[in-house]
Amino acid sequence: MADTMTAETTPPDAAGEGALHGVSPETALRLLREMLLYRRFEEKAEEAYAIGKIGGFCHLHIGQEAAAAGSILALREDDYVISAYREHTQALAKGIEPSAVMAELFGRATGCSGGKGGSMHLFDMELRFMGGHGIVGAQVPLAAGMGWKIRYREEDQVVVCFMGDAAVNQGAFHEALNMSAVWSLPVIYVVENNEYGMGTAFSRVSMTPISEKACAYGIPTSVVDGQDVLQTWGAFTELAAEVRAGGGPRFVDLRTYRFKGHSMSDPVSGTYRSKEEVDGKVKEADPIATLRDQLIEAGHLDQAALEELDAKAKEVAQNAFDFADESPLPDPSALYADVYADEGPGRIYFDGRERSGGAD
Ligand SMILES: Cc1ncc(C[n+]2csc(CCOP(=O)(O)OP(=O)(O)O)c2C)c(N)n1
Ligand SMILES: [Mg+2]
Repeated sequence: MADTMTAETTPPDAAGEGALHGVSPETALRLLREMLLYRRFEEKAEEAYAIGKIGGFCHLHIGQEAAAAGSILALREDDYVISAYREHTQALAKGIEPSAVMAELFGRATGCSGGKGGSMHLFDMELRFMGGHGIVGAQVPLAAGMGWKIRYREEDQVVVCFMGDAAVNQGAFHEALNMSAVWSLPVIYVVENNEYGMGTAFSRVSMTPISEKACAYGIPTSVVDGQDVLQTWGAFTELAAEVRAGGGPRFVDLRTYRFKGHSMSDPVSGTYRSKEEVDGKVKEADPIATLRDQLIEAGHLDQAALEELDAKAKEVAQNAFDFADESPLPDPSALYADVYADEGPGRIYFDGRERSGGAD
């Protein structure tokens, strides 16, 4: 993100709050801080992977940070988030400590899943971050189940379920959306539409666009510019309120783009997309640079403040790296723990309630 540190726009002027799409300067600055952290955190993870500190799968979210910040920061703390495998930044947005996320990527005992989940299985029940799922589309029916629990108990939380564009061609997606609509479940289904599933362009695997996928189930759909965090935050603030008020499920076609390869083992561009295409998106649609420019235009940010925020983000990422690097591997005795939820006394439901026992 070399570009982020060099403001190309004119200095603060009288453009005013219009440039912030009605979002308060405090919220906009918070969104900037968050996205800078995500970017610097993942750059550090990329570095750690390159020197062999992280192994296995690792899917970076670089370029898609606004999708995490703009949606999750618009929620209440007790709302639920569930996601696919490209979920590092969503876990950070939900409040998992950067050190616990990095340690999980390193496979260390101090990681948020005890070092046994890794990059694709970040989890924190207390913070209501329900994973981290590696099977494409697997989290979608789980989100419906969580929504059903909320309705059954007459609670008022919202579930946000992220998925990639490839998930909409899975059968589970359609079954879950159908039942969510029938039962009016409080779930916002969000497709992070980055145009590709691994090396396959979405247009090659579907005759209809993402935005039409929920129509058959009568679920209201929003198309949102996922590279503009202020617009994303505004859209999710409204959607969460509608769902919380009993409006039933919502569907979001969140338009975004991944700046890196599908995973750490894939090149940034390749036979499926050109270098020109990627470079163009990085230049035109970097969500951090976009917000930086909006804040500068509205007179709430200058170069010195930006550099200070960025330095802080780098420091947090470095501290997370150091913490992970110094942490122990899980003890072999932990191998059989956490395999089944039903492990006798003390077993708990996903929302933290302790089971009373008996068959249910
Ligand atoms: C059921 C299933 N089929 C295939 C795979 C292999 N696979 C892993 S990621 C992926 C592409 C998913 O793309 P998308 O949903 O668009 O998410 P993105 O990687 O763009 O975030 C595939 C096919 C899988 N994990 N699960
Ligand atoms: Mg995709």
